Amino acid sequence: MSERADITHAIRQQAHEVGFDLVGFAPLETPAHADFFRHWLQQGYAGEMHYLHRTADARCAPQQVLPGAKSAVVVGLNYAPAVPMVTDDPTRGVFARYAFGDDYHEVMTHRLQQLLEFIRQLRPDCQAKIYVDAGPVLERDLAWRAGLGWFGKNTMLIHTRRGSYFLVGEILLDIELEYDQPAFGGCGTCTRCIDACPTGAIVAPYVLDARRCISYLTIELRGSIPEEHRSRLGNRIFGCDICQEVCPFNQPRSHAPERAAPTREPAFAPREITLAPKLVDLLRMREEEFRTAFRRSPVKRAKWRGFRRNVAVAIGNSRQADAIPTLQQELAQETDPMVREHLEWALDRLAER
Ligand code: B12
Ligand code: SF4
Ligand code: SF4
Repeated sequence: MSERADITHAIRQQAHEVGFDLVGFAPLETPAHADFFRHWLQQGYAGEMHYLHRTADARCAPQQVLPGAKSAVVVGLNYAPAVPMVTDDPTRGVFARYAFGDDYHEVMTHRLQQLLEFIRQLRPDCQAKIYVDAGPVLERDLAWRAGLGWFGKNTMLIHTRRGSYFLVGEILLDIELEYDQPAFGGCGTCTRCIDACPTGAIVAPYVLDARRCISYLTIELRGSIPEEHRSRLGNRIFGCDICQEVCPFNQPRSHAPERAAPTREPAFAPREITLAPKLVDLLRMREEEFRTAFRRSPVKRAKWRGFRRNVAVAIGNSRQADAIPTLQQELAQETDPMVREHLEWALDRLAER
C-alpha cells in the first residue's frame, strides 16, 4: 500500500474510534452543485440568511478557505434518539431530534479536534481547518462527494443503510489522501416528503424554499412568523423533522436495522425539557430558566424571544382553551412587540374555538 493509502486508512479507523458513524474522503474541488446553489440564492430561497449570500464565493471555492488545501475528511454523526417521539399531543411541544441534547457544533468540533491531533501525529506539519455547519462550506455537496450519502428530494443527504438522521462536519487538509467515490442512490418515484411537508416548502424535488420551512421559521427567522404559515407549524417549536419522519430510508427494515438506530453519542441524550414538554409550562419559563435549561443546547440559537414566539404559536394551534389565562398573564407582562403580537394571535385563535 502507498503512504497515502496508509494514512487514509488510519484516519478512517481513528474517526470511528473517536465516535463518528460515517467517514469519507473528498478532493477539494469546485462543488459539483455550486451553480445550483447560486441559482437557489438568486431565487431568494435563503430568506434572511444573508450570511449564505456573503459567503457564497467561498462556499463555491473551498480550496480558497485554507490556502493549499487539497482534501477533506468528512464525518457524519448519528443523532437519532433512543426514545420514541411524542408528536400527536397538541398541548405539548415538539423539538427537532438534533436539538434533544447538547449542541452538535461543540460535540463534533471537540471530536474533530481529537481526530486532528491524531492526523498531526502522522503528519506534524500539515495545515488544517475544522468546520461543523458554521463554516463557508457546502457541506452536503462535500459529504456527497466523500460518499456519505446522496441527495433526497427533501434535500437531505441520505445514507442508503442508515437514513438521514446524521450531522456533518469536516477537516480540510493540505495533504493528498485516497478519495472515496461520490455516493450513489436515489428516491425513485417516491414523493412522501413533498406530500407531507405542512408548509409546502419543498417547492420541487431537491428544491427547498427556506422561507417556508418550519426549521427556518422557528430557528433562523428573527422577526414575526408570517401569518399564512402559523397554523401549519402545529406544535413544532424548534426545527422540524417531518420530511425525514416519513422517509422510507429512516424506517428500520430487517435488511437495514441501522436505519434510525439510536445514537451512540452520550452528549445527544435527551434533556428532560425536550421530551414533549407542556407548552404552557414553556411559556411560563422566565429568561433565566430558559438560559439554564438550554445552556450548551442548539435551542439557544432561537433566543429567548424567538422561543416564546414559537411557543405562543403552538399554543394558538393547540385548541386548549384552558391555556387562555396563561396567555393573558404573559401578555400582561410582555414588553416585546413581536412576542406580544404572537401572544395576541394565539389568544384570538383559541377564542375562535
Ligand atoms: C442554510 C441551512 C438550512 C436552511 C436551508 C436548508 C436547505 N435545504 O437548503 C434551513 C434553516 C431551512 C435548514 C433546515 C434544516 N437543516 Co440545515 N443547514 C443549512 C446549511 C447551513 C447550509 C445549506 C445550504 O447551503 N442550503 C442551500 C442548498 C441549495 O444547498 P444544500 O442544502 O447543500 O443542497 C445541495 C443539494 O440539494 C444539491 N442539489 C441541488 N439540486 C440538486 C438536484 C439533484 C438532482 C441532486 C442530486 C442534487 C441537487 O446541491 C445543493 C448544493 O450543494 C447547512 C450546513 C452547511 N454549511 O452546508 C445545514 C445542514 C444542511 N442542515 C442540516 C440539518 C440537520 C437541518 C434540519 C434537519 C434541522 C431540523 N431538524 O430542523 C433541517 C432540514 C430541512 C431540509 N429538508 O433541508 C444538516 C443536514 C445533514 C444531512 N444529513 O443532510 C446540515 C449539513 C448541517 C450539518 N452540519 O449537519 N438548514
Ligand atoms: S423540515 Fe419540515 S417544513 Fe422544512 S421542508 Fe421538511 S417537512 Fe417541510
Ligand atoms: S421521502 Fe421519498 S422522496 Fe422524500 S427523500 Fe425520502 S425517499 Fe426521497
